[in-house]
Amino acid sequence: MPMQMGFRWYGEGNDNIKLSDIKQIPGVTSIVWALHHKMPGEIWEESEIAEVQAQCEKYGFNIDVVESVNVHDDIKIGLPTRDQYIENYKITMRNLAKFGVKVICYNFMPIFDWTRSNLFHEVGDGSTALFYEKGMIQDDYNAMAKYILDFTEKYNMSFPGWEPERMAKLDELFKAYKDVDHEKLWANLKYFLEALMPTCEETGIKMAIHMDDPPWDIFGLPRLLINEENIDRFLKMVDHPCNCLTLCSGSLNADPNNNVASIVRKHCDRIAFAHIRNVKHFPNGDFSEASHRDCDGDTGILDILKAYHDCGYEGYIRPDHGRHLWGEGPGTVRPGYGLYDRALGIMYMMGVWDMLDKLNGK
Ligand code: CS2
Ligand code: MN
Repeated sequence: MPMQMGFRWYGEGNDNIKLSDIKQIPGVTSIVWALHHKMPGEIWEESEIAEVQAQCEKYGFNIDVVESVNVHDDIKIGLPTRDQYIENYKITMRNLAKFGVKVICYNFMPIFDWTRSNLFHEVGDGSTALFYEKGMIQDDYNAMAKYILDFTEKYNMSFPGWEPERMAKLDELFKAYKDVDHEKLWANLKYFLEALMPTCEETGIKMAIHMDDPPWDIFGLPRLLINEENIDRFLKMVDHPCNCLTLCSGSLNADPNNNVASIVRKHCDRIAFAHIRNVKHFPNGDFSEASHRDCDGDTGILDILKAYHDCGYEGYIRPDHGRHLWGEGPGTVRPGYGLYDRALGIMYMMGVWDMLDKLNGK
């Protein structure tokens, strides 16, 4: 079996991209999806899952990969209420398994999901991309959150992990995380995963943690999935075949010291989901997202794809954030999730993969 190509889709009425558009991208077999109206900790009902499955099935897509079932803050903080949220998570897993879901992507970042200072930065060829200006993401978390939330409000969309209900209580959230240092967060992650492993065995679902983006602490909040050493620790901490990675090349490579290809070679059997994204570094620590073509960024896309191929990777893979092209801009596109550049990324990846197959006599 070859690797399985997916495309992230935000759902009917929540994404300008149509399943019929995705159908025309060669090679896509999986829709990477989620119930985006759900708050972290809420149970995903069978009827809601069935609806998405029916929509995707119509175009011949499977719904094997969910990105993400978000983890409630109480679990990350380690509050006594976490047990109830873990029970809810298990029920969601069982409901998902009934519809064939095989992989759950999630993250364990305190408070914020991916963080950027500019959502539409000029790349120089007329396209725009997500941009991280180091100096802008330092002390003032309210200013950063305001930039994102003003955008989502203006264009009437919400970003996963940036739920306005949670963001409205930012100061309170920061207070709640006050005593959560790196070691406490590791312990809370272990508790969560140990509780879920029996449900993974029962349902066959793999839990695939996404890398932290960017891979360093921000605003004094600890981040764990940031480099090879911590990935080693994570996999050993709960040494179970269902405790897996969503290895996001762009998230990790925002730190130029990370060598994603070598992590692929080391842990291929524990990677359930591969995100391929290219990043361009600037000497002052800023970074911009780039096209998937190897030479447009510094991530080493060819080395990474070769590593997956050499390992005989059979898991799921998807293009990650793309640039905004050909008229895509604020209001018409979800930042990072336009149609065109991700489709180009897929063709690039498929081209490399097919050639590697051919060279290897497959
Ligand atoms: C992002 C994240 O890199 C990515 O794929 O767009 O938002 C990602 O979906 C979450 O961190 C996973 O939980
Ligand atoms: Mn990713």
